[in-house]
Amino acid sequence: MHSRILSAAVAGVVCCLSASAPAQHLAGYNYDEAKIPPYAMLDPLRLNDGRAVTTAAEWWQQRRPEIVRLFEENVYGRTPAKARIPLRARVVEIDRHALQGRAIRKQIDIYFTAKGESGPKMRLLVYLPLHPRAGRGYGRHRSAVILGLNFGGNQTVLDDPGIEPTLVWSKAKGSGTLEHVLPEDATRGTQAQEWQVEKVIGRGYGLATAYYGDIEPDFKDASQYSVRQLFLQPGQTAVAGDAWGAIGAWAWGLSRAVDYLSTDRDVDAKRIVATGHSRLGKTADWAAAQDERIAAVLSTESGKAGQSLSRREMGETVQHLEHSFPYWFCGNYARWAGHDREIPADGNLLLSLIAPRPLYVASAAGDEWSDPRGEFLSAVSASRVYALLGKQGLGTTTMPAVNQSAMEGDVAYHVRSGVHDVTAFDWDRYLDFLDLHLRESEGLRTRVKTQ
Ligand code: GTR
Repeated sequence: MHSRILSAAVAGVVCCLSASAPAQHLAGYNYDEAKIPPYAMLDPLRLNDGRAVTTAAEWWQQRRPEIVRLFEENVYGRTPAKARIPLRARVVEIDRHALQGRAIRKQIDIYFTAKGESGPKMRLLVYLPLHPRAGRGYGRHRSAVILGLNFGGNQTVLDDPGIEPTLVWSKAKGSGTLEHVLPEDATRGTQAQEWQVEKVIGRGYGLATAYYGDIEPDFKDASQYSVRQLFLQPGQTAVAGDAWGAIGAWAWGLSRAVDYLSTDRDVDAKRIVATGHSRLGKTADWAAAQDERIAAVLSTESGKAGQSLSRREMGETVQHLEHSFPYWFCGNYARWAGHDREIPADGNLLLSLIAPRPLYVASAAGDEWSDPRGEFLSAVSASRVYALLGKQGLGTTTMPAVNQSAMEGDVAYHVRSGVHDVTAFDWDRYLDFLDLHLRESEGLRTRVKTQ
């Protein structure tokens, strides 16, 4: 039973503010293009030993595994082999008339151990559009689904009384003790702008989300509550060497959601799309890098240690990340603090691991902390891998004007006006991009019921 009701401010808002409004002009960091020291970008198509990669076979057999390993060793850590667990899930609720009859809502518990209900678990919330059937009302349909973790609990993504609130992690006032508490009802829908559930459903896509704290609380010294504890070797400490950090754990959680979604008869398992904002954008990128069942990625301002370039020394640094969020990364990541220009695994290599799948990289002009130009340059560089694999990457090396999208190829990019956030503008572009790339195979694409 829940020990107490938490105030709205603590449960949803503080948690989400910390994620959506980082200081964008912290003193002591570089925001001036002219002050970037000379740097060399890593080459996604050159093996560690210097040989060029010129064939798709060399990419798949040599360079790609090498890059995955570089990220495991230097940034996110290695997902333990023991963490490959069988799917154990229970659908705890289905409403086939959700959103005024336009969607099916499902809530599913995904268990992390054989203990099932009494062990650690993640609650997945899924909305699936109902599609019109000629003369027969609205019916079931295998939908493409956009999957992402949320910051504040499932109840924050939409003001829908049918969503069972997620217990959230928070620091108790005064004692600073970490608590797992039921959020107040007022947190319902507080992240609706960032999730745009109705828009997604209206365009014919499903949406699936889970609270990232179900996998690991986003706090220093909280690893005892992480799924990482379940897979430790005897004597191993979670943060040493190349042992995985919280981003690795959250990415693992996304894959557990893919395990479930792949079995759901209302979902098209070939069209599961990962998304995420900021630290959860880094998470979506890393999940897709490791899990090729993810068919496409929509990555919003995943920034440094995500889609941006640490080597460019613009905005956030490794030192800042390592100081503020050491638990997101493997222990070895600390080596690169103060040595950003030497990091052997950078954003352009991360994005190249998503090739040849459709990838949308989104920046915000006011989010200089993430370095929008660095995010764009990463997308340009990763596009070379798309070309090697017979796809068209970004198709331009000129950064589009603010609020314009480059969307001709399998890699898309925009920098919108505004700050670090996910907005309706981002979602409109994302859905246009998915319409171009994830059309339904059976040619059944129809408009979905609107109010
Ligand atoms: C910042 C962090 C960024 C980004 C952001 C977020 O404080 O330094 O790399 O991940 O948090 O997740 O909102």
